[in-house]
Amino acid sequence: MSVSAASSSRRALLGLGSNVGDRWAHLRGAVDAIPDVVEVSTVYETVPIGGPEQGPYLNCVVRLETDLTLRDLLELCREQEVAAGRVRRVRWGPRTLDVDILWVDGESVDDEDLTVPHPRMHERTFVLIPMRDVAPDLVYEIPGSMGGDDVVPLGPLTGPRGT
Ligand code: A4P
Ligand code: MG
Repeated sequence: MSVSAASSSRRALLGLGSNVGDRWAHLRGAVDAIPDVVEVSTVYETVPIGGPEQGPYLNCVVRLETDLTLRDLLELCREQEVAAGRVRRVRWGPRTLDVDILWVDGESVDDEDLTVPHPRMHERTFVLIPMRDVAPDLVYEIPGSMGGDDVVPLGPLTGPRGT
């Protein structure tokens, strides 16, 4: 990828999800390959929202301190999805790996192919609950219950459950 530096390093949050194949390996492979990661949330097993009937997801959120631009980050997200062998068939359908840019401090964009902050993150407990782990200042409120059975913490990405 071509890398152009933003003016200075700042916080960026990426949301990762997987519900096909070796879900732990897909998350771990992406987190290992993404540069500038400084913190990874707990991994949660989550009930699928939207789309066709499909299996449960693993979701987590990673915090970067990075000078990569929004465009660089989008390319990075796509590269990780390709590396995990993702095939796009249906919107909100099952996927080996989804990587979304959720938030970048002080920056916003609303282009056809890139919207930051992510437009649906405030509605989704599978995003907000892991996001609260790594950026509690950004999560004022979790809609509905505190997650209940829909978002279940499993453990860290590495360690007993993640190895
Ligand atoms: N795009 C625009 N903005 C962004 C951004 N901030 N970050 C564009 C990343 N990509 C962004 O995405 C389609 C296009 O969105 C990309 O080509 C990019 O240019 P996609 O990943 O192919 O499609 P998608 O993920 O099926 O659609 P969408 O609307 O992004 O889905 P969401 O809202 O991300 O939801 N349930 C659970 N439990 N856990 C999940 O992780 N994920 C989804 C997908 C649905 N239900 C889920 C989960
Ligand atoms: Mg996506």
